[in-house]
Amino acid sequence: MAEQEKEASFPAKENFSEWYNELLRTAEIMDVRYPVKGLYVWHPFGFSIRKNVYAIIRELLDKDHQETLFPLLIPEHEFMKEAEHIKGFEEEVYWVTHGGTNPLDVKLALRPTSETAIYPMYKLWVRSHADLPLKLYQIVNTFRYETKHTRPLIRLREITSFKEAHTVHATWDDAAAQVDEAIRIYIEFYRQLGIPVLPSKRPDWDKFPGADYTIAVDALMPDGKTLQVGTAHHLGDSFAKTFDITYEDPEGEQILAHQTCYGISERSIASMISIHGDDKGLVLPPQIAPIQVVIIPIIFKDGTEVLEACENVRSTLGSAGIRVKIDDGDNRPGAKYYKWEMKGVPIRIEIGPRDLKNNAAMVVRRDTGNKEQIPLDNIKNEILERFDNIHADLLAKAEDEVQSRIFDCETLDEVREKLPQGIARVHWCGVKECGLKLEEDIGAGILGIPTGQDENVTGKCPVCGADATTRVYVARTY
Ligand code: 5CA
Ligand code: ZN
Repeated sequence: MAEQEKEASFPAKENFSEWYNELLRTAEIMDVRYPVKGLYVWHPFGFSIRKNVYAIIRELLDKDHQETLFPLLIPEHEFMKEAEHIKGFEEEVYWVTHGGTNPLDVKLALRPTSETAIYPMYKLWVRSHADLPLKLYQIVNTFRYETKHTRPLIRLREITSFKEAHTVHATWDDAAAQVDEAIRIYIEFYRQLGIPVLPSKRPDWDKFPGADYTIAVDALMPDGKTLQVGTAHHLGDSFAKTFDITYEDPEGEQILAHQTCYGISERSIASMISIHGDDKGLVLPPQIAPIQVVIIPIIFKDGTEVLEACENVRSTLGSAGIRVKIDDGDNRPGAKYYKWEMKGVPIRIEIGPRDLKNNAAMVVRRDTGNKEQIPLDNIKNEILERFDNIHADLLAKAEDEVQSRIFDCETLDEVREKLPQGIARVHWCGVKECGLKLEEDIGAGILGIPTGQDENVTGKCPVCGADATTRVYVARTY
């Protein structure tokens, strides 16, 4: 009965904000009751989703990066070295000022990001051209005193899952190639989460403080707003100048290094659960799901045979490395279906006396609800095949959704009309004032210039009427 009441009160995904908050609670991802604003607690179930998501980014980076770990605290004199960087972050930094009751000689910043922690060490580590490229990353918590509305997984004051990579290169071009490579890695990471992302070059007024330029990837959320889910920054040689990072070239000359950094956060998880989820709760790609298959015994009188068959299937799937569980609790099957659907378990297997007579089981896909009777003899292969299909179908569905929600617009009125549904693509003359005016007039943001867009853009800037040099994505953003 209690289960039924919950079922009735779970909000439809149409009411996205309410749905999102309720999903985090009911599916046991985050607990938002921690008594500090912008800080939230991972439930163990949510944490194992996080573990699986971060295993993917680790695997992608470990191919040619090394993982490292730097301190959380950054001394004020290092933090204050890079002028642009300080300007960008000074309103967002938490400071540690005391050790017990004693004021500290040197104030310590809680890292909002780790350039100023890492680069003083890079100065010591980078000696010769043979040390380059240097590519390190860490996955840590960072702190930002965000003043916009905080939201679990989306806008945090403690980002608990900040993956930041920091690379050093001999030349500006090498660093530019690394930025492109970082974006390729992010696109692949999100592909594995079943999420299409839109890469674009941010306008200058929106680049990372201290960077030459920034390329970001955005995901389209169900409410039509976009979420920036990753960024890669070309830092040029400005941090190298500030932190004196030089290398000796083959001719024995000291040369300034060039750098990049790129980061993602648990926004990756926010976008994944938001884009795939439905009115019944979580929908997870099999690679991410903490439980990939749940087996529900359907028992009438004597359940011995059914339970034995369930155990056989569990053992067959388990030894193939599948994360599988039998729910043989006392609840009625319907309540069990509800519970595991809410948790996004990709496949449910029902086994009852009638299935056993056919030496088969009922296999149900979480994403489509599709039910099929499958011979027990071939159950492992059938399940593994479905895992691939589920991932491919989730990605294809999300891709269709994005494509159907990008609108080419010629006038500001058209942009205004389309924005509630998604993303507008409009011409732009490239002049900052026009960009800012466009943002102000329509009350939305320019994401940036789509990367890899065709060279020969023809059209008029909708603000000033001049010939456009580029197109930009415009969207309501988180
Ligand atoms: N040092 C660079 C690259 S590691 C950096 O800090 N870039 S950033 O500021 O753009 O952050 C990287 C990514 O973290 C962003 O693209 C965004 O996806 C995510 N992020 C930024 N602020 C928050 C926040 N307050 N809560 C959750 N995620 C955030
Ligand atoms: Zn213009």
